[in-house]
Amino acid sequence: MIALNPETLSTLPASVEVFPYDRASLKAGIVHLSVGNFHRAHQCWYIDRLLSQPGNESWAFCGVGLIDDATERLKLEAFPAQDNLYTLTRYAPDGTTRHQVIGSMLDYLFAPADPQAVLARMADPETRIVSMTITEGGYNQDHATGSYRLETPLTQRELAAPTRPESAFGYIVEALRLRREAGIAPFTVMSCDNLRDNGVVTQRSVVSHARALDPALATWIEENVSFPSSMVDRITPAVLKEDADRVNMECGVHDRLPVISEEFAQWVIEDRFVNGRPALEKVGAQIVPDVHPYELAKVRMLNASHSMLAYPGQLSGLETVRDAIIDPQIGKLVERFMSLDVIPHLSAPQDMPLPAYRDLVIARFSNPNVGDRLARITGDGGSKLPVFLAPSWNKLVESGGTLDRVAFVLACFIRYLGGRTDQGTGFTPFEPALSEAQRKLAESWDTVFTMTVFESFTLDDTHRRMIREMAESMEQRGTEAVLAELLAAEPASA
Ligand code: CS2
Repeated sequence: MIALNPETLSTLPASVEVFPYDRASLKAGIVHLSVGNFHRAHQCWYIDRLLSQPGNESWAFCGVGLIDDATERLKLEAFPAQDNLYTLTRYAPDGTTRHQVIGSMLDYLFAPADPQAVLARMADPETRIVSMTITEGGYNQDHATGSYRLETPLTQRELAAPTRPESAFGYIVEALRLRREAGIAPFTVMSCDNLRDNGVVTQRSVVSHARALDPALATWIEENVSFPSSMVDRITPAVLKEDADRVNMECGVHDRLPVISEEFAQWVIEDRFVNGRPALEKVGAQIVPDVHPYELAKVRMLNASHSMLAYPGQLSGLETVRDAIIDPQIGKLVERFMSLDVIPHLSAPQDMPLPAYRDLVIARFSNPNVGDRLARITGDGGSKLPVFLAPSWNKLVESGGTLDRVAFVLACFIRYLGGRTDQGTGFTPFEPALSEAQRKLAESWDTVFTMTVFESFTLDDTHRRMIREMAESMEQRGTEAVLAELLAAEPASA
């Protein structure tokens, strides 16, 4: 197998596509905070294709790692060894596989080791956009009020020492302060996370952080910086060692951290950039005046359906999203959820009829090769459920709709926190947003609904009882049996 680095690029197997551009002629006009696999499969792939068209040389990425953990340490070794090159393998539903090398991440900086280098890069006039994928939980929002939480230990540390930031917001505010002080035009701040109104949420976080430090800076940011909302979509599974070994074998290139994704990709962006933007419409992104309907459809249909299938799936002992969607009962649950619980309450984007979108989502989940594990989807439910499921639940409560399906999945979520499948196999729920104290609350029916994850769900005593009874039934009879009963009790046509 050929090791991946700039010297070996011209010797790779012909089946591996390599970008045509000269990386030495590029500039990193975008600093991206938090370089996960999704960013490498999505935004870097779009930009890679744009850089392949002449005239777009100033829009490459400089990636920034914010958190010092084991995963980031792997990147810290792998990225420089490959000069930030990597392979992306895309699997289409019809079985077609495509391998390519992506070259659009020019540099990578590890913030905990050298925050000043990151700030210098962000304050450099060459940087015109700061984008980010920091996950739903990264926005530091109070679920109940939507406001930015100034009281968390991390934010408190940053406010006490603003020139040594740690979070995306600390970095953005300090970099904007430096630019303002030096008379350099600000950058656009572009969230690429699955949040409703991600631009608005980002603006609120940045401005709140700035206001706590310097109200004049906060006002300047409000007046001079833009925060376009966007909808991003491409299913990107976690890559375990066995997956990496497999794709490396398939393409004949040895990449230390290869990326895998589905073939489908969508990027819908609001056209509000204060310091120029890449012509992403040339490579299939949709630049629109209002992203709102696209975001709502994606988060409430695709992301929510992921959660709807993942909790019952994992409890039933299934492993992948495909295993769950082809399970006749779970598949039916997901289809009915979208058709009956979500679509009636959403207005469709002009070019995205919702029933067709539902069918596309189901087809994407059924992809036989992507291998997206349920554990990736169930993880961080503490941050995801308020975003993905609470709005639909609340609409159903308001409109007197059928609550069973979502209640069933909330019951599954509570059982998942117990870390045991129906077969008795133990697993460790990955819940970074739930503190030790929050997890304790999950251990008793008297306290479970006081967990922060439920704050944005409208829950009265009847709802709580309904969820509890479902969870207790599952405990006795298993997840599939309770689901079978639920589906039988409903009209067959979805
Ligand atoms: C998933 C998303 O994390 C999740 O629960 O729903 O990561 C999903 O795969 C992406 O948003 C697809 O664009």
